[in-house]
Amino acid sequence: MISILGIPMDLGAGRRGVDMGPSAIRLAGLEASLRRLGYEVKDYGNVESPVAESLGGTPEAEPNGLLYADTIAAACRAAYERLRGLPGGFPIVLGGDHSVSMGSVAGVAHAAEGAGRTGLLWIDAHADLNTPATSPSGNIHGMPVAHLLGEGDPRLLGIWGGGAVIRPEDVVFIGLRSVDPDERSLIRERGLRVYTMKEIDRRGIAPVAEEALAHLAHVPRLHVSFDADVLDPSIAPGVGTPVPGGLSYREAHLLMELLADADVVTSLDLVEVNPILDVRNATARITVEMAASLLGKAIL
Ligand code: B3U
Ligand code: MN
Ligand code: MN
Repeated sequence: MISILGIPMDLGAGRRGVDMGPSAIRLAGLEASLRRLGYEVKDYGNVESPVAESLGGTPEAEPNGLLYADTIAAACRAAYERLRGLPGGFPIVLGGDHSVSMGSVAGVAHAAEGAGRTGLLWIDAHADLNTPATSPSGNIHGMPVAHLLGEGDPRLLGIWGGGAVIRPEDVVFIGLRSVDPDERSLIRERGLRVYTMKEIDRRGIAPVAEEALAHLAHVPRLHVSFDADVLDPSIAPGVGTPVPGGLSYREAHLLMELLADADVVTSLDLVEVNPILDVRNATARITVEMAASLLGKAIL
């Protein structure tokens, strides 16, 4: 059984529009394509997430540099609780900006606590490892991984009751090509495993995927957080923060197929799809294809 939950939030991003991501991904045929693969699917709709206009428009940054922290924490908390309450199966969370993954990763990890630790595969152009102290923008979508590791603002850590959700040795990043200096320091200090685009270009996506899976082989469960901006903007223009030099169509599909072959993934986020910047919903459609490749069986 696959469970779908949307978090239509764009307050964590610098540009408006990813709040429409859940609709765009649904309209691109997510449920139908999963049913074609033979799954039962239940769509739980969206958790409530206020629009910026209802909060009085563009806010001044708080003294600590965070934008919309209370509202984002509340929406993530709602998602966290919904995910903890699911009857099992494979959850797919639709964003929304990447701050929603604080709710999704914590929710699936705590729902399955009895089944052992949940690892995290962060597939993204960015590391999302800023804290309020290091963020160049104040945008919380650049901070979810730092918080999941237990560092940052108490209100955001409060989504799951504080502390770390994920251990540093249980995280792998794939596709990075835009990393801030302080994020680099955190990667070094915490010894995080990162596969940049440079490494993918040099070695190829298959060896990188295999090594990433080997690095995570000790965890019984694995959450994949897929930020659409990992894809090259030529195939996925509908993202808030396009960065040139991303995964090609074939690399991205092969990565998903290798994850499917390994049969270790237990939950998925599809985030940062921005329909306003998209062309005929191409970016939403490609994220649906990613989910189908991740959950499908090899054709031969
Ligand atoms: N690292 C920058 C930019 C950024 C992070 N995630 C996205 N953009 N999508 C920041 O603002 O933290
Ligand atoms: Mn991201
Ligand atoms: Mn990104």
